[in-house]
Amino acid sequence: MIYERVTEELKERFREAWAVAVLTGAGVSAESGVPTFRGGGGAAVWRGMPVEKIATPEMWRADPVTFWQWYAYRREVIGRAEPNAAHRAIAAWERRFERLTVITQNVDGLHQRAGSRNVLELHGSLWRVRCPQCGVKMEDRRVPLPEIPPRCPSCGGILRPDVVLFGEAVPEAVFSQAVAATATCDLFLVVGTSAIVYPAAALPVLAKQNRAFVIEVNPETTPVTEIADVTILGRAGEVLPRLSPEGNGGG
Ligand code: BJW
Ligand code: ZN
Repeated sequence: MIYERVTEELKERFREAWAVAVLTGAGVSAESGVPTFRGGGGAAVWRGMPVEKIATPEMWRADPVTFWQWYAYRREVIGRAEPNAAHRAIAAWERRFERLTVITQNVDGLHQRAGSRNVLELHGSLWRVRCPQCGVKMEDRRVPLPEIPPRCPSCGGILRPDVVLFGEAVPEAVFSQAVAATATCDLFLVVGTSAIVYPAAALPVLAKQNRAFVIEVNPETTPVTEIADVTILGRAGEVLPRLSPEGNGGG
């Protein structure tokens, strides 16, 4: 069912839930000024290349300069961004429910900055790098980067962001925790994702199969709309605070 607003019935569902999982995508950070990958009818294109071409290990190997220019640009945008009302509402829910798991496809760290502690980063973090040559992995918050591509302080190899690129596997341990949280929740929210990138896109279906009530929040319909119990058409920063009175923003 498609709703244009948060109804009393939905607030009631929310009040009665005890184990909640929230799957988020780029749309949850859109109101923080972070561009989405797709959405708005358009495909993600940067310098004429779709994201499916840039965010690949092949691109990192073949053209690390272009690859890192894209990541350097994103680190600048995301480095300036602040968590928004949607991130804050989700963080406040941790105090409300027996169990709350945030399963995010985002690499921006904004859920954690809003105060969420139980966050599963399916696609890694923009603020970690690793060196495929010697295996070193470290936090790296430098903006701007001192050199492009950035090099490993231990061996001089070309670093890569510790994110999951196309064709790479989502880390097994993180994904199995996401599957467990999804299969055992009674309320599953899908917020701000086009829900076309696998394996994340399989989680709403799994939630439904395990009888969770599935609520989608997105200004546009997605493949999840077909299986969701309710799709609320709207922006995350406006809709999420309305689901629960204490979630900042009220009413
Ligand atoms: C708002 C809003 C507001 C706007 N409020 N909402 C099965 C079928 C078909 C294909 C595959 C399949 N299995 C695997 C594949 C291939 C591929 C894939 O899924 N491709 C699809 C494009 C079809 N998947 C993979 O390659 C994955 N790996 C894999 O499967 O490995 C298999 C393997 C196993 C064992 C060994 C080896 C391999 C990995 C996928 C990794 C995705 N990586 C990226 C980049 C991460 C790093 C980075 O950020 O740089 O992740 S791609 C990009 O897409 C990023 C995102 O996390 C991801 C999802 O995008 P998201 O979050 O949904 O954003 P958008 O932009 O698409 O949507 C935004 C939404 O917000 C829109 O709906 C708007 O309407 C909405 N919105 N304003 C609320 N204010
Ligand atoms: Zn190294």
